[in-house]
Amino acid sequence: MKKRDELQKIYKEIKNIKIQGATNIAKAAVRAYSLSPKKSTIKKLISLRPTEPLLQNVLKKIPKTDKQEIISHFYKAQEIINFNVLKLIKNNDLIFTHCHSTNVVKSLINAKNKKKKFQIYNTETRPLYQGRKTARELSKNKIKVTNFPDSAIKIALEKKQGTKKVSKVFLGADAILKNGDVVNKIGSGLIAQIAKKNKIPVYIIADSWKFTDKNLKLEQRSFEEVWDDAPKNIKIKNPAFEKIPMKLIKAIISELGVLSPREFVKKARKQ
Ligand code: RUB
Repeated sequence: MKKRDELQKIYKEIKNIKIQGATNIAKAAVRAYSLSPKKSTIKKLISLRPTEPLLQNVLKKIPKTDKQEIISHFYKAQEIINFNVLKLIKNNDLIFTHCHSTNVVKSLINAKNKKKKFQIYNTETRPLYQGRKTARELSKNKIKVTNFPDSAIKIALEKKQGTKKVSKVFLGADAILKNGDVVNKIGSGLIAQIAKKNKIPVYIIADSWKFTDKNLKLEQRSFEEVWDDAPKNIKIKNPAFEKIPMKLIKAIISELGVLSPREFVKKARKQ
Protein backbone atom coordinates (compact mmCIF):
# COMPACT_ATOMS: atom_id res chain seq x y z
CA MET A 1 0.00 0.00 0.00
CA LYS A 2 1.23 3.51 -0.84
CA LYS A 3 2.27 5.65 2.17
CA ARG A 4 -0.46 8.21 1.46
CA ASP A 5 -3.16 5.54 1.28
CA GLU A 6 -1.97 3.88 4.47
CA LEU A 7 -1.99 7.24 6.26
CA GLN A 8 -5.56 7.96 5.11
CA LYS A 9 -6.60 4.46 6.21
CA ILE A 10 -5.17 5.05 9.72
CA TYR A 11 -6.96 8.44 9.96
CA LYS A 12 -10.22 6.81 8.91
CA GLU A 13 -9.88 3.85 11.26
CA ILE A 14 -9.07 6.06 14.26
CA LYS A 15 -12.00 8.36 13.43
CA ASN A 16 -14.57 5.59 13.00
CA ILE A 17 -13.31 3.64 16.09
CA LYS A 18 -12.08 0.65 14.04
CA ILE A 19 -8.82 1.33 15.89
CA GLN A 20 -10.10 1.47 19.44
CA GLY A 21 -8.72 2.12 22.94
CA ALA A 22 -6.07 4.58 24.08
CA THR A 23 -3.02 2.32 23.58
CA ASN A 24 -4.02 1.08 20.12
CA ILE A 25 -4.79 4.63 18.99
CA ALA A 26 -1.41 5.89 20.23
CA LYS A 27 0.45 3.02 18.53
CA ALA A 28 -1.38 3.69 15.26
CA ALA A 29 -0.45 7.38 15.59
CA VAL A 30 3.24 6.45 15.85
CA ARG A 31 2.90 4.53 12.58
CA ALA A 32 1.01 7.45 10.98
CA TYR A 33 3.71 9.93 11.97
CA SER A 34 6.44 7.68 10.56
CA LEU A 35 4.54 7.70 7.22
CA SER A 36 4.30 11.48 7.24
CA PRO A 37 6.54 13.16 9.85
CA LYS A 38 4.93 16.61 9.72
CA LYS A 39 3.25 19.05 12.10
CA SER A 40 0.05 18.74 10.06
CA THR A 41 -0.03 14.97 10.71
CA ILE A 42 0.18 15.61 14.46
CA LYS A 43 -2.60 18.21 14.28
CA LYS A 44 -4.85 15.91 12.29
CA LEU A 45 -4.28 12.90 14.58
CA ILE A 46 -5.02 14.90 17.75
CA SER A 47 -8.21 16.26 16.22
CA LEU A 48 -9.54 12.73 15.58
CA ARG A 49 -9.81 11.72 19.26
CA PRO A 50 -9.87 14.75 21.60
CA THR A 51 -10.29 12.69 24.81
CA GLU A 52 -6.98 10.82 24.47
CA PRO A 53 -3.98 12.29 26.36
CA LEU A 54 -1.86 9.21 25.57
CA LEU A 55 -2.21 10.15 21.90
CA GLN A 56 -1.43 13.79 22.70
CA ASN A 57 1.56 12.93 24.90
CA VAL A 58 3.05 10.52 22.36
CA LEU A 59 2.68 13.07 19.57
CA LYS A 60 4.28 15.74 21.74
CA LYS A 61 7.31 13.52 22.26
CA ILE A 62 7.55 12.08 18.76
CA PRO A 63 9.37 14.86 16.85
CA LYS A 64 12.28 14.67 19.34
CA THR A 65 12.19 10.99 20.34
CA ASP A 66 13.18 7.79 18.58
CA LYS A 67 10.04 5.96 17.46
CA GLN A 68 11.35 2.70 18.88
CA GLU A 69 11.77 4.29 22.31
CA ILE A 70 8.09 5.20 22.35
CA ILE A 71 6.99 1.73 21.26
CA SER A 72 9.21 0.10 23.86
CA HIS A 73 7.64 2.33 26.55
CA PHE A 74 4.29 0.63 25.86
CA TYR A 75 5.79 -2.83 26.28
CA LYS A 76 7.79 -1.98 29.40
CA ALA A 77 4.85 -0.20 31.02
CA GLN A 78 2.56 -3.16 30.31
CA GLU A 79 5.09 -5.60 31.80
CA ILE A 80 5.22 -3.66 35.07
CA ILE A 81 1.43 -3.27 35.08
CA ASN A 82 1.11 -7.06 34.58
CA PHE A 83 3.42 -7.65 37.53
CA ASN A 84 1.44 -5.26 39.76
CA VAL A 85 -1.93 -6.72 38.75
CA LEU A 86 -0.68 -10.27 39.28
CA LYS A 87 0.17 -9.45 42.89
CA LEU A 88 -3.28 -7.98 43.43
CA ILE A 89 -5.41 -10.83 42.04
CA LYS A 90 -6.32 -13.49 44.58
CA ASN A 91 -7.40 -17.00 43.65
CA ASN A 92 -11.21 -17.17 43.23
CA ASP A 93 -11.54 -13.44 42.57
CA LEU A 94 -14.54 -12.38 40.52
CA ILE A 95 -13.45 -9.31 38.62
CA PHE A 96 -15.84 -6.92 36.91
CA THR A 97 -14.72 -4.95 33.86
CA HIS A 98 -16.29 -2.71 31.22
CA CYS A 99 -15.53 -1.77 27.61
CA HIS A 100 -12.21 -2.92 26.13
CA SER A 101 -8.89 -1.88 27.60
CA THR A 102 -5.58 -3.21 26.31
CA ASN A 103 -3.98 -2.52 29.71
CA VAL A 104 -6.70 -4.48 31.53
CA VAL A 105 -7.02 -7.38 29.09
CA LYS A 106 -3.28 -7.97 28.82
CA SER A 107 -2.83 -7.95 32.58
CA LEU A 108 -5.68 -10.46 33.01
CA ILE A 109 -4.27 -12.78 30.35
CA ASN A 110 -0.87 -12.57 32.03
CA ALA A 111 -2.42 -13.51 35.40
CA LYS A 112 -4.19 -16.46 33.80
CA ASN A 113 -0.93 -17.62 32.20
CA LYS A 114 0.69 -17.37 35.63
CA LYS A 115 -1.99 -19.83 36.90
CA LYS A 116 -4.15 -17.42 38.89
CA LYS A 117 -7.72 -18.73 39.19
CA PHE A 118 -10.34 -16.04 38.70
CA GLN A 119 -13.35 -15.22 36.59
CA ILE A 120 -14.77 -12.16 34.88
CA TYR A 121 -18.08 -10.35 34.68
CA ASN A 122 -18.19 -7.82 31.87
CA THR A 123 -20.66 -5.48 30.22
CA GLU A 124 -21.35 -5.34 26.50
CA THR A 125 -20.66 -1.56 26.25
CA ARG A 126 -23.19 -0.14 23.87
CA PRO A 127 -23.34 1.39 21.33
CA LEU A 128 -20.19 -0.13 19.82
CA TYR A 129 -20.01 -3.32 21.92
CA GLN A 130 -16.32 -3.11 22.86
CA GLY A 131 -17.24 -5.38 25.82
CA ARG A 132 -17.74 -8.24 23.38
CA LYS A 133 -14.18 -7.76 22.18
CA THR A 134 -13.02 -8.09 25.79
CA ALA A 135 -15.16 -11.18 26.35
CA ARG A 136 -13.87 -12.82 23.16
CA GLU A 137 -10.19 -12.13 23.93
CA LEU A 138 -10.45 -13.34 27.53
CA SER A 139 -12.42 -16.43 26.68
CA LYS A 140 -9.95 -17.29 23.88
CA ASN A 141 -7.36 -17.35 26.66
CA LYS A 142 -9.47 -19.76 28.70
CA ILE A 143 -10.66 -17.18 31.22
CA LYS A 144 -14.25 -17.75 32.33
CA VAL A 145 -16.39 -14.76 31.29
CA THR A 146 -20.02 -13.84 31.92
CA ASN A 147 -21.29 -11.00 29.72
CA PHE A 148 -24.12 -8.66 30.82
CA PRO A 149 -26.10 -5.94 29.06
CA ASP A 150 -25.04 -2.47 30.30
CA SER A 151 -28.42 -1.98 31.93
CA ALA A 152 -27.66 -4.95 34.26
CA ILE A 153 -24.67 -3.22 35.91
CA LYS A 154 -26.44 -3.02 39.27
CA ILE A 155 -27.50 -6.67 39.23
CA ALA A 156 -24.03 -7.80 38.22
CA LEU A 157 -22.44 -5.82 41.05
CA GLU A 158 -24.97 -6.40 43.80
CA LYS A 159 -25.22 -10.20 43.92
CA LYS A 160 -28.82 -10.38 42.78
CA GLN A 161 -30.84 -12.75 40.58
CA GLY A 162 -28.25 -15.50 40.73
CA THR A 163 -25.10 -13.40 40.28
CA LYS A 164 -22.07 -14.00 42.48
CA LYS A 165 -20.19 -11.56 44.72
CA VAL A 166 -17.81 -9.40 42.70
CA SER A 167 -14.52 -8.92 44.56
CA LYS A 168 -12.81 -6.23 42.44
CA VAL A 169 -13.57 -3.83 39.62
CA PHE A 170 -10.85 -3.25 37.00
CA LEU A 171 -11.36 -0.35 34.61
CA GLY A 172 -9.07 1.06 31.96
CA ALA A 173 -8.58 4.77 31.42
CA ASP A 174 -8.49 7.22 28.59
CA ALA A 175 -7.28 10.05 30.79
CA ILE A 176 -6.12 10.66 34.34
CA LEU A 177 -6.71 14.27 35.31
CA LYS A 178 -4.71 16.58 37.57
CA ASN A 179 -7.34 16.39 40.35
CA GLY A 180 -7.08 12.56 40.34
CA ASP A 181 -10.37 11.94 38.53
CA VAL A 182 -10.22 9.39 35.72
CA VAL A 183 -11.96 9.55 32.35
CA ASN A 184 -13.15 6.28 30.85
CA LYS A 185 -15.93 4.85 28.72
CA ILE A 186 -19.46 5.95 29.49
CA GLY A 187 -20.88 3.75 32.23
CA SER A 188 -17.64 3.72 34.22
CA GLY A 189 -18.82 6.44 36.63
CA LEU A 190 -22.00 4.54 37.40
CA ILE A 191 -20.08 1.28 37.86
CA ALA A 192 -17.70 2.97 40.32
CA GLN A 193 -20.62 4.47 42.27
CA ILE A 194 -22.40 1.13 42.63
CA ALA A 195 -19.13 -0.61 43.49
CA LYS A 196 -18.35 1.94 46.20
CA LYS A 197 -21.83 1.50 47.71
CA ASN A 198 -21.20 -2.26 47.86
CA LYS A 199 -17.64 -1.89 49.24
CA ILE A 200 -16.07 -3.38 46.10
CA PRO A 201 -12.67 -1.78 45.41
CA VAL A 202 -12.28 -0.04 42.05
CA TYR A 203 -8.85 -0.20 40.41
CA ILE A 204 -7.84 1.78 37.34
CA ILE A 205 -5.29 -0.04 35.20
CA ALA A 206 -3.49 2.39 32.95
CA ASP A 207 -0.22 3.51 31.41
CA SER A 208 0.93 6.65 33.26
CA TRP A 209 1.26 8.55 29.96
CA LYS A 210 -2.50 8.92 30.10
CA PHE A 211 -2.00 11.66 32.68
CA THR A 212 -2.82 15.18 31.56
CA ASP A 213 -2.92 18.53 33.33
CA LYS A 214 -4.92 20.09 30.50
CA ASN A 215 -8.67 20.53 30.44
CA LEU A 216 -10.05 17.74 28.35
CA LYS A 217 -12.97 17.76 25.95
CA LEU A 218 -15.20 14.73 26.46
CA GLU A 219 -16.22 13.32 23.07
CA GLN A 220 -19.85 13.33 22.01
CA ARG A 221 -20.24 10.85 19.18
CA SER A 222 -22.63 10.62 16.26
CA PHE A 223 -26.24 9.60 16.77
CA GLU A 224 -25.88 6.91 14.07
CA GLU A 225 -23.85 4.79 16.51
CA VAL A 226 -26.92 4.63 18.75
CA TRP A 227 -29.87 4.55 16.31
CA ASP A 228 -29.07 5.17 12.67
CA ASP A 229 -32.63 5.18 11.30
CA ALA A 230 -34.31 7.00 14.19
CA PRO A 231 -37.34 9.19 13.30
CA LYS A 232 -36.19 12.74 12.55
CA ASN A 233 -37.92 14.36 15.54
CA ILE A 234 -36.12 12.21 18.13
CA LYS A 235 -32.98 13.79 19.49
CA ILE A 236 -30.22 11.32 20.31
CA LYS A 237 -27.34 11.90 22.71
CA ASN A 238 -24.23 9.76 22.53
CA PRO A 239 -21.70 10.77 25.20
CA ALA A 240 -18.68 8.48 24.80
CA PHE A 241 -16.87 9.07 28.10
CA GLU A 242 -17.41 10.14 31.67
CA LYS A 243 -15.40 10.96 34.77
CA ILE A 244 -14.86 8.60 37.66
CA PRO A 245 -14.38 10.83 40.72
CA MET A 246 -11.13 10.04 42.51
CA LYS A 247 -12.93 9.37 45.79
CA LEU A 248 -14.44 6.26 44.18
CA ILE A 249 -11.03 4.88 43.16
CA LYS A 250 -9.03 2.61 45.45
CA ALA A 251 -5.83 2.74 43.39
CA ILE A 252 -4.38 3.48 39.98
CA ILE A 253 -2.20 0.62 38.79
CA SER A 254 0.41 1.83 36.34
CA GLU A 255 4.11 1.35 35.68
CA LEU A 256 4.61 3.90 38.49
CA GLY A 257 3.18 1.43 41.02
CA VAL A 258 -0.11 0.77 42.79
CA LEU A 259 -0.93 4.27 43.97
CA SER A 260 -3.83 6.27 45.30
CA PRO A 261 -5.04 8.81 42.70
CA ARG A 262 -3.34 11.59 44.70
CA GLU A 263 0.01 9.77 44.86
CA PHE A 264 -0.27 8.90 41.19
CA VAL A 265 -0.77 12.53 40.17
CA LYS A 266 2.23 13.61 42.26
CA LYS A 267 4.47 11.02 40.58
CA ALA A 268 3.10 11.46 37.06
CA ARG A 269 3.64 15.24 37.28
CA LYS A 270 7.35 14.70 37.90
CA GLN A 271 7.76 12.62 34.71
C1 RUB B 1 -12.12 2.81 25.02
C2 RUB B 1 -12.05 2.98 26.49
C3 RUB B 1 -11.00 2.16 27.19
C4 RUB B 1 -9.69 2.89 27.26
C5 RUB B 1 -8.62 1.91 27.65
O1 RUB B 1 -13.00 3.71 24.41
O2 RUB B 1 -12.73 3.75 27.11
O3 RUB B 1 -11.39 1.80 28.48
O4 RUB B 1 -9.39 3.50 26.03
O5 RUB B 1 -7.36 2.21 27.15
P1 RUB B 1 -13.13 3.72 22.79
P2 RUB B 1 -6.26 1.07 26.84
O6 RUB B 1 -13.54 2.34 22.39
O7 RUB B 1 -14.19 4.70 22.55
O8 RUB B 1 -11.81 4.11 22.21
O9 RUB B 1 -6.79 0.26 25.69
O10 RUB B 1 -5.04 1.85 26.53
O11 RUB B 1 -6.13 0.26 28.09
